[in-house]
Amino acid sequence: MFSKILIANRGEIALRVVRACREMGIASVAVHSTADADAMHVRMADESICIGPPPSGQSYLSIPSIISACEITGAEAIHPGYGFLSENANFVQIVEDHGIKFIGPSAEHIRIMGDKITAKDTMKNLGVPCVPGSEGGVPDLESARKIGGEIGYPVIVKATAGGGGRGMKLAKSAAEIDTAFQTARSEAKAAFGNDEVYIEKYLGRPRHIEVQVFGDGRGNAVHLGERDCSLQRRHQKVLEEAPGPVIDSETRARIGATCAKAIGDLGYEGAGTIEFLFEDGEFYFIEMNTRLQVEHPVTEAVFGVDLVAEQIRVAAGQPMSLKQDALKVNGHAIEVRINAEKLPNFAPSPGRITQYHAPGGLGVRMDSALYDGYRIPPYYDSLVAKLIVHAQDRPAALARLHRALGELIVDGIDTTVPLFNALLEQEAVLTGDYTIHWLEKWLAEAEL
Ligand code: MV4
Repeated sequence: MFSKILIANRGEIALRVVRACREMGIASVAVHSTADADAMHVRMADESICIGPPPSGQSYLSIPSIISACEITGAEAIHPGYGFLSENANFVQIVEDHGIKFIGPSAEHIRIMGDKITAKDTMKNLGVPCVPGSEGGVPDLESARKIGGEIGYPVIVKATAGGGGRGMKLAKSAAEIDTAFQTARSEAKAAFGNDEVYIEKYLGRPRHIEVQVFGDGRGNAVHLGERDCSLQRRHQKVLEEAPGPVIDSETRARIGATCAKAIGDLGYEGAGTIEFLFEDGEFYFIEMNTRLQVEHPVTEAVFGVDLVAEQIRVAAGQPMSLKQDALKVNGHAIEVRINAEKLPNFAPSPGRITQYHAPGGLGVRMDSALYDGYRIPPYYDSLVAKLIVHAQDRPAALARLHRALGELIVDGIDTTVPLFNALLEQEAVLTGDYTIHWLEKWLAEAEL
């Protein structure tokens, strides 16, 4: 086992990893920018080291600074958290070239899944159901028109280097394919330096269902069910839950087994998420994320596992402790993302926390790096806390969420908490009857 791990991240996720390290008897090293000298992850880690000025490009994204921090502190492994360098194959290659263990999948697996055409082709060959569409990239306008005609409109043109909602163009009919194809191409070229695009049948009212997988890098893999993350605004998740309100245990076992088999066959190491659109009872693969996700705690709650501890164990070459037969869904968990943002426009709201009180009690988990008097710097993501509730079923989890939100005090800045109080009064949220478009439609009319 490692004796020291460096955490190449900040905020609540850095703290999450510090906590797993502490429980495993592993020393933790926090890295921070000058703007984060007084951050909670720095205070809670065993050691800390400054890696640069406030802009992420010169600190949390600076590969030389992070490798140097590792060498100076003698850390043997790096946990990347999510975001920043977590899905950067080049970074992983450099880390490994320096004899440091990257806690996560191989550079090769990250590279495969980072290119959306290659990811889809790989998954399709592994037996994972995909959205009907072009076979690989679409080279020119003529091919785009031909494919559009074959699969039938509406279609969506996606950039292979995109993902997470970036670089997509909808063509509702044949009249729109030329513009969609050419705009997608030129925008992809400008944004990613790669103009390759592919085409898919556009699904009009899907849910976003993602399957948590975990592999040991030696061909063994398990699944930990699904999360429903359909409540999104501008491709940012707002509320996530496990299990999915519309997924029964038979369906879970079937898609889960398909995903676990694929991940085992790939020889994938560590935590991963296979994203699907789910419509009319069918799953359609869209992308795979090769990192621990923000919303991993809802899976931890219902399966009673520590995904970060498991990541560290397999990275250290130990066998996976997860056994498929022992992994059963227990109850229901919901996470809400509390952002330092001002409603109704979700404008960033950094500043000083004048009063902070975290909710507690049975089935309540607050993952946050906030504290009384903390000044939220303006340079980074606005996520400041995740409130996760766990109860015997979905109605009880919703009641617990309402209760916990009532206990929470975050004064001095604006947060998205009022949004959740309003959502808890919506019939669609209470019944779980929504698609990926419900939240944006509701926000357009809601008075927040
Ligand atoms: C789609 C789609 C409909 N049909 N693909 C957006 C994020 C990226 N991961 C994939 N996305 C979509 N792909 C087909 N063939 C609709 C979306 C989409 C979406 C997906 C998940 C969650 C929220 C979304 C919001 C708008 C569009």
